[in-house]
Amino acid sequence: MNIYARFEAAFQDAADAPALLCPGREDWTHGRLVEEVGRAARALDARQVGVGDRVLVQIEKTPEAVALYLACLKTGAVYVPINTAYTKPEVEYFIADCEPALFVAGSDFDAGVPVATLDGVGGGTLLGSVSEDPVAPGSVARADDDLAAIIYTSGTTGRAKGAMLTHANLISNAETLCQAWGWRDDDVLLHALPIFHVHGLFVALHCAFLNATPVVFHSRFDAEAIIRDLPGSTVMMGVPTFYTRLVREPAFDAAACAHMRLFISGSAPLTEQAFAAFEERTGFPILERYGMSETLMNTSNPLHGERVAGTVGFALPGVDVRIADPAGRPLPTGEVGSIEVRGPNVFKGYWRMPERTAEEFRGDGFFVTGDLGTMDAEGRVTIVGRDKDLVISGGYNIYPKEVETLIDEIPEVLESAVIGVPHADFGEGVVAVVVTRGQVDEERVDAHLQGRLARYKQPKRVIRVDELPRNAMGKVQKNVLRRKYADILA
Ligand code: MLC
Ligand code: AMP
Repeated sequence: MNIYARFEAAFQDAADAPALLCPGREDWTHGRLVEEVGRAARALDARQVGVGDRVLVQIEKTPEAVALYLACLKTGAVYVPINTAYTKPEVEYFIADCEPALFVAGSDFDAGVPVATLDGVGGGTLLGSVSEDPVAPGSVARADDDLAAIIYTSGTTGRAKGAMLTHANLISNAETLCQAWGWRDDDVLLHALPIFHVHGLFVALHCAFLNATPVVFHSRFDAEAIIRDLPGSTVMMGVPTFYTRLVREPAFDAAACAHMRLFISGSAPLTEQAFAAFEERTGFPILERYGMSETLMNTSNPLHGERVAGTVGFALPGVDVRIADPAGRPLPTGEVGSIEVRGPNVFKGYWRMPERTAEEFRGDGFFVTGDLGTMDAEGRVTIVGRDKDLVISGGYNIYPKEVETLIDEIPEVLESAVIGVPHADFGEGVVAVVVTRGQVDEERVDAHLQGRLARYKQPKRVIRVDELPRNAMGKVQKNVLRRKYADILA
C-alpha cells in the first residue's frame, strides 16, 4: 500500500475544501494539492527519478515543498529531507551517503549529482519547466517493506545515520495517532514546525492528510502569528519551546484558545513548570507524547484521562514498550532502565549500516532507544535521562561528538567537551569546555565552526579550563561539567 494513495483518496473526497492555508499566500484546496502533487511527480519523472531513487531535499517550508514530498511518495522515490540550517560540508556528507538521483536545494548547489531548485516562494528550476497535464499518473504500488523516506539522525560517533522508514511504518503510526488523539472531521491543524523532521512532517501532516484536515501552514514559528490564527484552529503540535514562548506573550490566554481542543508537545522534555504555567494560563493540560526518528511515536498521554506532567504516557496501541537492563531483560515496575520498543512503527534499519542496525536491536526485535526511563504499574512511562550523549536544544538534536571533533581541529585546542546545560528558551543549550595551548577565545572557536556546522549546533558559550574532570577510567565526567555550568545559560 502506497501511503499517498490513502491521502489522495481523502483529498479527492474533499476536493473543494481547504488543504493548506498559508498566511500571505493563496490558499490551496485539496483538489489543487492533488494537481500540484501531479505536477511535482511529472517534474521527478522528467529528471529520470525512478522507484527507490533517493531525492535529497533542503528547501524552505512552502506548499510546493509539501507537494514535492507527496510526489516522492506517489512515485515510489525515497524522500530524504535535511535541515535548512546545514552548511555545505554537512550537506556534502548526506549527498555522499544517500547518493541521491536528485538533490532539490533552495538555490543552486555544486553537488556532483543532478540538482534542481525550489525556493521559498515555490519558484526555481524544479517545477519551472513542467508541462500542464490535467491527468495525474497513478500512485506506484508499494509493498509494506518498501522505503518511503530516510530521516538522518546523528550518532554518538558524530556520523549521521539514515533511519529507513517504510510506507507501512508511516501508515500504521498515522492511523494509531489519529485514533489516540480522537481526530475529528472539523479539526483544523495549526502547523508551525519545520517539515524536515518526523514531528512536523509525519506526525503533524499525516494526521491531517489521512482526514483531509485543513492545515494552517506557517513557514516558521512566530508566537504572534500563532495567537492570530488560534481562533480558526483546533489542534496544535509543537516542541516545548513553542509553548514556553507562547506563555511569555501577554495576549496568550484562555480566550485566545477558546476554539482549540488539543495542544500536543514532543521531541524534547516538557518540564512540569512549563506544563503548569500553560495550564494555568489557558486551562489546557498539554498532551505530551514521546517518539524518535527511528520509531515514530511510541507513547502518549491520554486524550481522555489524566495527563501527568513530566511523563510521556502509555504505549500507543500496537506498540510494545519495555524498560530493560543493559542485557535487554525486562526490569521490575518502577526501576530505571533502557526504554526499548517494538512494533509496526519501528524502522527497517540504518541506511547502509547493517552492523549499527544489528547493534541497536535485541534478538527479540526490540529497538534500544538510548533513552532511560521507568514504567509504573499502570504502564505510564517517565523519561528520566539519556543513555546517549545527546543535547536536545529547541527540539533539535545535537551530538556533542560532532561538535568536539570540529573544535579539536583548531591547532591550539588540546581537547574539548561539549555539553548541554539548561537554557531558558531552548530547554538545553550547547556549551563547549576547552583545554587550550595558548590563547583561544570564543571568537576563534566561532570562526572555525562558521560555515562548517549549522548555527544551532554551535556553542552558545565557550569556556577555557586548565583540565577536564576525568574518572578513574580516564573518561571525561560530563555530569561534573553540567553541574558546574548549570546556570551559565539560564
Ligand atoms: C534556532 N537557533 C537555535 C535553535 N533554533 N539554537 C539552538 N537550538 C535551536 N533549536 C538559533 C539560530 O541558529 C540563530 O542563531 C538564532 O537561534 C535565531 O534563529 P531563528 O531561526 O530565528 O530561531 P527561531 O525561529 O526562533 O527557532 C527556534 C525554534 C526552532 C524553537 C522555533 O528551533 C524550531 O522550530 N524547532 C523545532 C525543531 C523540531 O521540529 N524538532 C522535531 C525533531 S523530530 P544566531 O546565533 O545565528 O542568531 C523528533 C522526534 C519527535 O525529535 O519525538 O518528535
Ligand atoms: P530524534 O533523533 O530527533 O528523532 O529525537 C528523538 C529523541 O528525542 C528521543 O530519543 C528522546 O530522547 C527525545 N524525545 C522525544 N520526545 C520526547 C519527550 N516527550 N520527552 C523527552 N524526550 C523526548
